Amino acid sequence: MSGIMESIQERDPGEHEFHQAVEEVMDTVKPVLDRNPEYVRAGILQRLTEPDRVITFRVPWIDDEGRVRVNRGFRIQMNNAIGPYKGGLRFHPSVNLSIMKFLAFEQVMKNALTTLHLGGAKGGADFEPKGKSDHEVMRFCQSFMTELFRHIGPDTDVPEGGIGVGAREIGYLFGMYKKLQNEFTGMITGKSLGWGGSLVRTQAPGYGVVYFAVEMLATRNDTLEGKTCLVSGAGNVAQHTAEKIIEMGGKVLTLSDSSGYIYDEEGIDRKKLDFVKHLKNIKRGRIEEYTAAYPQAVYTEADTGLDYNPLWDHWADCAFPCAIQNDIQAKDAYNLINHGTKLVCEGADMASTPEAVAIFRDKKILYAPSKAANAGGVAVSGLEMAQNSMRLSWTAEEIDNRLKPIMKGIHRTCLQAAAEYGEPGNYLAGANIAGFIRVVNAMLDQGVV
Ligand code: NDP
Ligand code: 2IT
Repeated sequence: MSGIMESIQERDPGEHEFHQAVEEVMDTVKPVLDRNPEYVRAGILQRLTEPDRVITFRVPWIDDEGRVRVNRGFRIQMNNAIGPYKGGLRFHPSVNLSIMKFLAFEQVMKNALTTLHLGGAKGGADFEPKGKSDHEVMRFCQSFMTELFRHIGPDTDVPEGGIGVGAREIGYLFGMYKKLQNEFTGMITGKSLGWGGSLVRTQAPGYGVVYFAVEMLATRNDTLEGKTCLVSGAGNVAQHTAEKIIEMGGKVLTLSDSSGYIYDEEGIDRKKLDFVKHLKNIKRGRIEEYTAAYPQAVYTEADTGLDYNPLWDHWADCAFPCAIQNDIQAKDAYNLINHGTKLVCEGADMASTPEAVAIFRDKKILYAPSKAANAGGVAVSGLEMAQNSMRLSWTAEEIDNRLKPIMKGIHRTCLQAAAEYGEPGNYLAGANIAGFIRVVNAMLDQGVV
């Protein structure tokens, strides 16, 4: 096993996020391999960690001043043992091969946990949508799709949104695909409701995170009622995590973006959250503007020189990181615990560093890894695909009534797998083991391909 990690580090040097994601899975699936030597003989680890296909491509586009710009596009098709490749797109200047591969690798396990037939993929570009006009974003998306279209399709690979890719971008991407293929088909999810989208898809990752947290609290005979909660991010996942916390009687104290965070000791209620939604989704403004409307809130600017994130340095019962990977580091983990936090539930992919996770484990904090807690997003994407195939639409109630048992099922599966392999209560081990076994058994059935 250690040989495999070394070989990956040697073959893929500098891919730190990818190494981090793989190492975490390797550490937790060791007891599964000990019990199932046929997995080792079948070269499963080598095959799981080598993407089926890595596609990188040039994305040229012309900005509003008439200048030619060039970005780098990616699609990592990681594994399709249990279904067509499925996973989001991220448009953010930090996007690189390592980040794409870590997200694609995590997606394989996450999608397996949903119990739906979805393989794992991820894509995106090092494009910064912030500050770009709608026309610039449209030209970029169209150029991106003129290459991506040949690699995707409803039975091959089905992208979705993610950081920097929301309803606007999905519309432009879909439009270009439709023109190129002359096909109106469910080749992407996160579509708008008028042309094949699913109700509850926008809310699903955030709502699912909170459903998962509720299940975790129930194992300690507790609920979200009256709990103070720190939430990071102010995008899709953060907004709907906050919305569901409020609905469940919790109190949301913080939200953030990459420039800084706001702390509102009175709590961010529904009305204030509507303000944030309008600010972020329509005005495309900054979270700092919250304090102009609600002057009791305190805004703190982000400081990259710090080795901790001050957002996590407040008294609260629960923490919901919903912004970006490695948002909670070792010092943040201690700060949270020293301020009474009993539950950390990840909305953002790989939101905590391995050191932070070890501290949560040591201090017996309820900790849910993103691949279990935020799987509600991709689960409802799977339901969008099902509706597209049937050319029917389900009601919001029908979809929520499917999402809830899926999240409950993931929670149960994590606990069962963790207990079976000697790690009771360890959601990370349980998620990795259960996801891994489902994918690996399918790979064994299908031979060495
Ligand atoms: P959005 O683009 O809607 O929001 C991302 C948020 O994170 C923004 O508020 C953004 O701020 C903030 N952010 C980005 N980079 C940083 C940074 N370096 N430091 C602090 N804040 C930062 O994306 P989503 O809400 O969709 O995604 C959030 C996370 O959830 C990601 O990890 C994503 O992979 C994951 N996820 C998304 C799902 C989905 O269906 N959308 C499903 C499951 C998981 P700013 O505006 O300044 O960039
Ligand atoms: O990280 C994720 O699970 C997503 N961005 C959603 C992926 C999807 O295909 O719905």
